Amino acid sequence: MLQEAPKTRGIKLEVSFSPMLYNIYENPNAIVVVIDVLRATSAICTAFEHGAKELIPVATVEEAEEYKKKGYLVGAERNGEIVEGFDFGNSPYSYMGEKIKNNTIVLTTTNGTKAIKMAENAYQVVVGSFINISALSAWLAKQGRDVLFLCSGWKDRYNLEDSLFAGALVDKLSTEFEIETTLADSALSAKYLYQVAKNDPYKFLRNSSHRKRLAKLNLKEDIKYCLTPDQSSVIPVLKNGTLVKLVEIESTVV
Ligand code: 3SL
Repeated sequence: MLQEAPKTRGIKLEVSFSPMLYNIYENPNAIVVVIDVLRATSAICTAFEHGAKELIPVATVEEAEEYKKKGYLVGAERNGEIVEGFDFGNSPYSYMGEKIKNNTIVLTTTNGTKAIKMAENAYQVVVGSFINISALSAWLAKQGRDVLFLCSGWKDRYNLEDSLFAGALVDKLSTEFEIETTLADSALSAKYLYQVAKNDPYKFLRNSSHRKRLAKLNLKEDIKYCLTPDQSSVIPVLKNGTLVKLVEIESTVV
């Protein structure tokens, strides 16, 4: 009698809605997608789209200062504002143009770079935002690996925009590709959230804390930019503590 082929469970999708939950979801086989839609991961994707050579994420302002002393181009943001003495903060519009091209940039932000550092030892760490959503989901679909979406949140608390974007990725991966996926409850709830919001994410987020915080700082254009999908097909990936373009890594693999 023919043996039935074992059923594959496909790739498992999970969401850590806060960095505080990361150790619960940590999975040595999973690719971690770090998400900080407003605005760190959107700014990072923008920098690579505009030709940045590499980006060194650092967790503290003190570390960023050390790089500044050595002559690096350094962005530093705390509570939505540029930290005095640095080249720029976290607006994606600062990560465009000649100064970015072929340059190494150092960045510290309130939550996003902290989350990247936290995931550093994962199987692979990539950076996601609406800016690169289609390229990222297509690449993830090809990997055949579990994916953990790590929301940077706000000072370890849940935030709406990162959860919404995790849901957008779960939705794409579970519907647009010929792959089998298993959605943990966290992934399901992010997907349902996205389904409610997808017609107008900007409006959906109108009462969210960080949208209001950034609007108070006159950063509405940043918010709109960060919610605009597919402005880049670049996927930033962490290699030895530094973010580089994924394509550069893959082309060096023999
Ligand atoms: O928390 C972060 O890392 C930042 O993205 C926050 S802000 O959008 O720059 O205020």
